[in-house]
Amino acid sequence: TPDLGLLFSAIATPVTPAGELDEVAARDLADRHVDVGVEGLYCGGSSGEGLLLGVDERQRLLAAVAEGAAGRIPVVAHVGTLSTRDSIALARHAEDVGAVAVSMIPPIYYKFSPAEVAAHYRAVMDAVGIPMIIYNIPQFTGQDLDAGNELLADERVVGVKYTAHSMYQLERIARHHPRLQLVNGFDEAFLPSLAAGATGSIGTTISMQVDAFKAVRAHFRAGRPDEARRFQERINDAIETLVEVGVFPAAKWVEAELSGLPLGPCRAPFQPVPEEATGRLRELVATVTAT
Ligand code: NAY
Repeated sequence: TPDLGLLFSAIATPVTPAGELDEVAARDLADRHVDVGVEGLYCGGSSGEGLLLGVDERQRLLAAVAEGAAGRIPVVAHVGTLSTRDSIALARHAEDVGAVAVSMIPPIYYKFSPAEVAAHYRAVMDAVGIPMIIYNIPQFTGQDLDAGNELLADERVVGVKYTAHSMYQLERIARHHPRLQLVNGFDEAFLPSLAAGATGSIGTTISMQVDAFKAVRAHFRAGRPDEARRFQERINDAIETLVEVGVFPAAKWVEAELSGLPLGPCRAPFQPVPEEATGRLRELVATVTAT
């Protein structure tokens, strides 16, 4: 079972100026994340614009990211789609290129029944030998994962990426499923999620302020909640700006500045960062570089 008590960057997906997947930049970005101290990579999720990519692009992306990580840190592959067939193809490929686990949002759009959603997860788990991390993000999927969900009892499910704000619900999942590893999915809630039972975190902003995340964790574990909160505040000052500008395009812009890599814009319908916002993002780059 992979250790999920780590800081995973939800790595961005680089594209060329013409909008094509840039595998070279993807490999280099993964390599950079290892260098700055990120402890794991989460590929093709929300920040990675996985749902805006085709199946073939997602496979090429994951292969490039895995090559960049080169076995130094674990790679988790997000393989959620709304088609069981496509998710199986992505999951099999993920296993082939060495991902330690797959992760999935539930299938969206058709309002599938709980039985259909469970069958979707089980079909993907049946197809591979690596475990599953359920990705709960009700604000985007319209489906919430409560502690009573039957999938949580499936031993192939090793963790939940919990991108929701109910710390009660997170604590209940931890309480009723002590076997599961819970991974926070809102960077701004890292500290409270640790108190509720999460161990790791997967997020958009981890790679740009990984030392602050490590400080939150270290102070929390050492029983220094006030010190931990100082670092969570620092993280959240950055998040506040990113969210005001539009978190995914803004974070990709900042990441390009920090890495010096050509990441390109987010794919449409996302719009490029507006010119008038770049001054604030430059200040953010200066702040996170200084601390
Ligand atoms: C993913 O799949 O990309 C993630 O794990 C990122 C999770 C992000 N959630 C959302 C809803 O955007 O990192 C967070 C988020 O960007 C951050 O907390 C700021 O709100």
